[in-house]
Amino acid sequence: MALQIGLIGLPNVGKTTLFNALTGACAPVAPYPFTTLERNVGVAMVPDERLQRIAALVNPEEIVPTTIEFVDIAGLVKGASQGEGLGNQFLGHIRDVDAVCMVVRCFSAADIPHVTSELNPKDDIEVVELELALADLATVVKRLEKLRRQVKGDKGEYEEELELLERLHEVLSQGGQVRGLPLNAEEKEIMRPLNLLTNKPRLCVANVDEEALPSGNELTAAVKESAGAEVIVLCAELEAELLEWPQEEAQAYREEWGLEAPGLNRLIEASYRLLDLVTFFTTTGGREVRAWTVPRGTPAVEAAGKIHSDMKRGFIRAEIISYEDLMKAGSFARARERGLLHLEGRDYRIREGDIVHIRFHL
Ligand SMILES: Nc1nc2c(ncn2[C@@H]2O[C@H](COP(=O)(O)OP(=O)(O)O)[C@@H](O)[C@H]2O)c(=O)[nH]1
Ligand SMILES: [Mg+2]
Repeated sequence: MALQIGLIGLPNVGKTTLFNALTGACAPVAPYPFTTLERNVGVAMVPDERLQRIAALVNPEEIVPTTIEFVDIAGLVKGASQGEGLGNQFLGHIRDVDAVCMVVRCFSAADIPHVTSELNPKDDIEVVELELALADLATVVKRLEKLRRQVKGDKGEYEEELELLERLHEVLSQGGQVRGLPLNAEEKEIMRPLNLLTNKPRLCVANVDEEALPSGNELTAAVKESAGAEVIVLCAELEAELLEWPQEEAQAYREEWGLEAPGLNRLIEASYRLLDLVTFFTTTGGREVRAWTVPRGTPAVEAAGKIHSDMKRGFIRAEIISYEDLMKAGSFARARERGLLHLEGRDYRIREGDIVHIRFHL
């Protein structure tokens, strides 16, 4: 399954605009709350210059980037956890995502209503965090009640879970986040099936007016202060528009404004760092150069399974060369001559930039 990042935030902060830019999809964007009734899942291609460089050596028929999925969720309003707006329904949607990206409005457009009359990122973040905490609180309370009924007097094997739940209850009922609580491995394991929203890895996008690029302004400073997560400053509308431009013109425009990489790339890179992912490549007999995503530390046999279940089942060995070594050698043939390809077993941990050829039997 592809990794999923859920975009959350108040209505009219630019989630759908950002989603469209990220995924090239065309979900309806409109200047009033609750346009996004259904959640939208879109696939974003992860830009990676190495793909082209490898392809230049291999001349494949196809170049396939790796992907990451974004989920666009209807806006959260105060009271969402109690069923205001679209209520719990969409909070449920984000329980499945691997990470959450909170979009915070820092753009001013007078014709687009904000849920409150003034822009105040700090308050907006608080509203969203409180709703997430309340939704988690409801989950914890439900589990607590069930356990208490089950154990009656004797806590027995549930003692640890009950203690943990009571601790979580206290934190969440004060509007706190579970993320960052000091928990031991066992406690984390107990907590996992609850799938708590405030426990998800988090990123933040400060969606600004173009004028605030590239370095931000006092609003983005406020976001950085309150987000408790990495903050990416971008202008969603500009990102969406530049996608429509010829590449060179978009690039020239960016340079003029001092924008090094497209905001989307920065967001995708930040997602990679947050989830501790690595990219590896395959060249499939020269026909297809392709990038894949796995969590850091994934063994070769699991990486093989990502490509094809047959490769996992019949795994014999992985033949590996690092991207840097391949570039230094200038071709696979020369790399082979110089002994830069190495054979690894099923437990070899895939490294960032590895070019992997799986030997397997059917
Ligand atoms: N000026 C400006 N308007 C934006 C920006 N991003 C989104 N908008 C506008 O804000 C409105 C709401 O955007 P939308 O993406 O639907 O917000 P959502 O409710 O968070 O999904 C739309 O009219 C967008 O065109 C931005 O960066 N700058
Ligand atoms: Mg929307």
